[in-house]
Amino acid sequence: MRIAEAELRTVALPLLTPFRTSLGTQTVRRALLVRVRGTEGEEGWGECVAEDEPTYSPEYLEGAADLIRRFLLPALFALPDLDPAGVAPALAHLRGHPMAKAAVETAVLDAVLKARGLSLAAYLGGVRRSVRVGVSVGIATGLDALLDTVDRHVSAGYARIKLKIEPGWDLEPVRLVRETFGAGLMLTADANTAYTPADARHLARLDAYDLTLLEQPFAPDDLDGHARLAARMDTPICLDESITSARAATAAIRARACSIVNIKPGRVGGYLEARRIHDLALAADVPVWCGGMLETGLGRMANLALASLPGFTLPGDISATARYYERDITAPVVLDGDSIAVPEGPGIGVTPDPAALEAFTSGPPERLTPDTL
Ligand code: NPQ
Ligand code: MG
Repeated sequence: MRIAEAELRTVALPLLTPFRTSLGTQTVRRALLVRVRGTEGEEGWGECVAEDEPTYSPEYLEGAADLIRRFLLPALFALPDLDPAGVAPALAHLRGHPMAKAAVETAVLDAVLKARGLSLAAYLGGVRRSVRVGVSVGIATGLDALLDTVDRHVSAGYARIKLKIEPGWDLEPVRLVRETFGAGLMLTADANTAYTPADARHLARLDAYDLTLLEQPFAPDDLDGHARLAARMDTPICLDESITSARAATAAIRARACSIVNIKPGRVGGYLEARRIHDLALAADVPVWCGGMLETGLGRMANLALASLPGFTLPGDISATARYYERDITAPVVLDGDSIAVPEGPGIGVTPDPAALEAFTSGPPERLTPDTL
């Protein structure tokens, strides 16, 4: 494929309810979208999961746009015959920025696969036609509000409830949810790096509540701290922010810093690197699940394809669109029981609805061609 032109566009989707984590509170999800068009008429979309501010990871929306505009696309425009596996190598000399790179690689992947009539699930090696999904529940305004929210999601059918925790909002909400919904509810907790090893004794008290996993209690680069906590807790430790590549996943598993991995294609540089992490985790008997970044339907549908790979044995954070948004830029992703169907259409299996895309676009779309750079 040869890229004839690309478009950068930012959309802003209001959240139905504020989403509060230890990183802060989100009321609007702005997302940077990349569309590429090939010289043979191919067209593909990629969603960059970087947030407005560099709180979850070092990347942020405007920084990703600048990097794509000034460095990533120029490197790719120059290539006469680009295939999806050639994108990362062509960008490898530019250090870091996995979310920006993932968005561009996904757009090329979507364009090539749509042109071939091949679904992303088939291309990646998916083995299931639907995937069990969970939901991430933010830090609530109070315990009653928390129970109402959890009750709504359990009634909706979700296979797993994940509670965001932080110092001052951890043991009590977890205990209350466990006691209210019983032993049968699959329950996890996600700290988004809010604790330090000095909190280890306190965190170990979560063992009383039979969590399936405790996600990213400490700083992304503290493998030793996570390994020491894992050695003293029954609850399995899962890493998210720490896992920025296949090499990082190998290092974390070998250091025994985690026994479960949350895979997010944007955080690791794309769906091909995500599959590499899946493959190495499968070989190491480490279960994986697909994390969420409040994606639009573009990223949400692509994540469903990834979650259809054999090693994705735990419910992921690919919730229905209705968990976050009144309306999306694509057709809504819907829950069917405790699962969501894996897209079977070519590429990521979806394209934005033009009217919705216009409605949610904030700021003028940017058209980039080899001679505008
Ligand atoms: C996680 N996602 O697993 C992330 C945290 C997170 C679903 O919990 C804007 C964009 C705000 C991405 C807030 C879930 C966000 C975000 C939190 C991701 O750690
Ligand atoms: Mg997380």
